Amino acid sequence: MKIKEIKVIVCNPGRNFVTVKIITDDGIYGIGDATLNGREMAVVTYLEEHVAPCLIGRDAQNIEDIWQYLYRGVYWRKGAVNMAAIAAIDMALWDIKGKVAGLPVYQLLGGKSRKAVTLYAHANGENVEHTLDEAERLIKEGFKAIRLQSAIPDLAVTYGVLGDKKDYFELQGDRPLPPEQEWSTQKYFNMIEDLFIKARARFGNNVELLHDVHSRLTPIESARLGKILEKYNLLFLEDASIAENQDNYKIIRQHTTIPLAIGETYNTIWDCKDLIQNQLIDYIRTAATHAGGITPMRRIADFASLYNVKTAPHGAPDLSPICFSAHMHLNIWAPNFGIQEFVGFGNDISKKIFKQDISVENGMAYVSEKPGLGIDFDEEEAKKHPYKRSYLPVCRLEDGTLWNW
Ligand code: CS2
Ligand code: MG
Repeated sequence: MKIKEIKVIVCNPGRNFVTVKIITDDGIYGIGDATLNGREMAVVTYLEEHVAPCLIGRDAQNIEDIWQYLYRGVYWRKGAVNMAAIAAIDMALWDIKGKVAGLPVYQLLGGKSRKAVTLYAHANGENVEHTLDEAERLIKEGFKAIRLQSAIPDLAVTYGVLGDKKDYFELQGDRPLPPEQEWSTQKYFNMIEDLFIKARARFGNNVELLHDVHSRLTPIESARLGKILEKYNLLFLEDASIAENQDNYKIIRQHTTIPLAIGETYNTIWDCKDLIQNQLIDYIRTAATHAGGITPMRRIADFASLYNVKTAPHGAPDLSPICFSAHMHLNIWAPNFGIQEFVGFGNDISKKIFKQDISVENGMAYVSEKPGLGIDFDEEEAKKHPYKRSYLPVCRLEDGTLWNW
């Protein structure tokens, strides 16, 4: 079964998504997600110019060899652009393998370890009360786990909270250039405990609560935050500090028992090896699209299981529904699966382009039983909504210093 054609399609049903479609000489096709928010066209060029020509004529069944060929074989390893491209090819090949076998991908991984996948939803608010009202709405919808983010009083724009703007395109205006956001650790600390005191008082202890710091704190500040929030029994504290230097987490870990999660920007197992091996984290949040596909995600899950680390894949709106489908197969299989981030399946245009087959009931997602990934992509519909340049925001401290976003 030879690879006959590889298409790379960028569409924008409210956000940019890069989709790869691999077509074999048997007429079977598979799809994968290569979206790299704010740098989409770099991945498109990489795929079209450098990846696709090398794969035409290769046997589509040899997923592992093709993965190694694109990773080991090119000399230039790792990197966000490279790994997003490899990821999309890998997902598309798993999709094809499932279709050939007549089985959903999770069956090829080893079958189900659970009946459904627990999701966490986002409650974002303009202030503490607004965030809690949002959380209440989600709890009423049946969600068992909620991530709480509140705008910080006296800061222009806070991570995860868009203010009166409906999306990042509106935030960017006509320029489009990266919008700027502001950060003050002091003002954040003045607000954050209140959010969790009030959340526990209002919702009790039967709902799981989570929080994303978006790498805004230094390790010792994260340790202080962990100590403050420990008593509110969070499922995890996400991206407290950056861990390019994985030793940063030793500092946090030696001060607090709050469960720690990280990994949404990681491209390979090497980015989290020390964190996992030294048991400095509790949840690894790599995404299939940014960590090279299903093949390495399976390896990361197995490696993490040796050290009591659970998986909690990234599920932001800038990963396409194809990535979410790939995660569903990994999540239903992985014995050490923890929780899946969930922000819905996009707007109506997105749902017309990406034909998802996952049902969500009471905060749990049920995997597709269709052969392959169980998601389809409507190329014609996608073409009606072309790429629009867009950037993620950048963050500055109040004195203008560039900070982590
Ligand atoms: C966030 C993301 O979902 C999350 O946990 O950190 O929304 C993140 O900001 C975006 O995916 C960045 O591309
Ligand atoms: Mg995050």
